[in-house]
Amino acid sequence: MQGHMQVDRLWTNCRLMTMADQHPGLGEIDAGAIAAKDGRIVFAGAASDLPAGLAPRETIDLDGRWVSPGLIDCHTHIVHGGDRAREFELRLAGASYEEIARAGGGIRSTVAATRAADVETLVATALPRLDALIAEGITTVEVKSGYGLTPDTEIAMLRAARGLAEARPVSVATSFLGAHAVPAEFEGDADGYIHTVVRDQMPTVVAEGLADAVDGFCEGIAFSPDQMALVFDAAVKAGLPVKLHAEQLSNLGGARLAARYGALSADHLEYLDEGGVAAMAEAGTVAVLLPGAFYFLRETQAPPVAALRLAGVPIAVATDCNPGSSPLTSLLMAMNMAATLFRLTVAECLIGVTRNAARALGRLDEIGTLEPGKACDLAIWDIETPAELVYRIGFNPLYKRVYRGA
Ligand code: DI6
Ligand code: FE
Repeated sequence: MQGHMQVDRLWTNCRLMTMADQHPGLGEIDAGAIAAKDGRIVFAGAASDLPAGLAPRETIDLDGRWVSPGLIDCHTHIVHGGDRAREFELRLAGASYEEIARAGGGIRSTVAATRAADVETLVATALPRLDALIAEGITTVEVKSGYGLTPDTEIAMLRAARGLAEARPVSVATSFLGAHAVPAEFEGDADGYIHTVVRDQMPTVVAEGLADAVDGFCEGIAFSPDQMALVFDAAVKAGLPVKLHAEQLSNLGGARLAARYGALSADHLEYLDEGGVAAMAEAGTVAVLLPGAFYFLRETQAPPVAALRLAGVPIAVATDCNPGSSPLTSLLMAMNMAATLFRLTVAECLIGVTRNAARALGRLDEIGTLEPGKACDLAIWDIETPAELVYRIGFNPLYKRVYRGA
């Protein structure tokens, strides 16, 4: 590079996990440096390759610390009313998640609490959960609707999700999850409810630009693949990408349906079969694994990680933070669980909360790796080896978080 190049900030004396595709593993660089200008990375690599004439306004010596891309929690329900601590006690006393749901508790009790809250209250109650994630170096979080289940209340949830990005320096990706549960007023008429999702909820959500993707819960206690297909058809018409809660409690072929629609991701996947794995590989659909829900529901069947790996399906890891099946606000803990419960490698866990999580949101062009042109979202860690981020339980070694270069 020639001459003088003004940049805003230069981080030196650091070790990098670039997560860049062309590098093996984590794309580790030992004596690294990163430069940012206008919130974007303009250089990430070996300090010895720094362009001559680089003129940073500020230089920060990181004393050998590790730097990763800002972490991405690509599947959460952090916006919701109330909690389900009482239901947790019932489950401890022997009731199952599905029994509680079928008895009108479960998701429906969160729906009642969410409907009773206004947008400000939804933002205020989500902020402590968001702050817990941010404290661990999260710079992008996905947030779903799905606890309102009427046009106005689904919109309120999505407005609250967008509001989080104004309240904190974090990027929010929203997913419209109107097809999450059959609300009480449609008891016994799931088809009728799906009809209102498509006819009454989607158009406003789309017109107001409130959703970045469309999601659904394909399950015996929720919606069939045929019902989900109607929602996905409407998403395709609206130009929105789709994703799906699939094969969490049983195998209905949800992942295959999602793959048919070129889904960004299929999530959970404990009961995924070989055909579903092949369909996801073919479509390039990311497998988002949610060990928090597996743990909290005391599930015993793990997702077919070896088959996903063999087929080359990209794997991501997320918290699924929600009041019923995964009241988890730690992505570091989710990585530890993915390694211990699902036998992911350290590299798979770390790529799963950066590069592949970005891909699950359709944002790999923008975030997820340390490469020139991407947003300068960084997590700087007080660790000696990357494995420590996965290995420790309930310990947070974040030194500093950088969002958009600042
Ligand atoms: N699967 C889940 O694990 C959450 N939603 C879903 O579709 C659970 C939501 C809840 O129980 O409130
Ligand atoms: Fe979920």
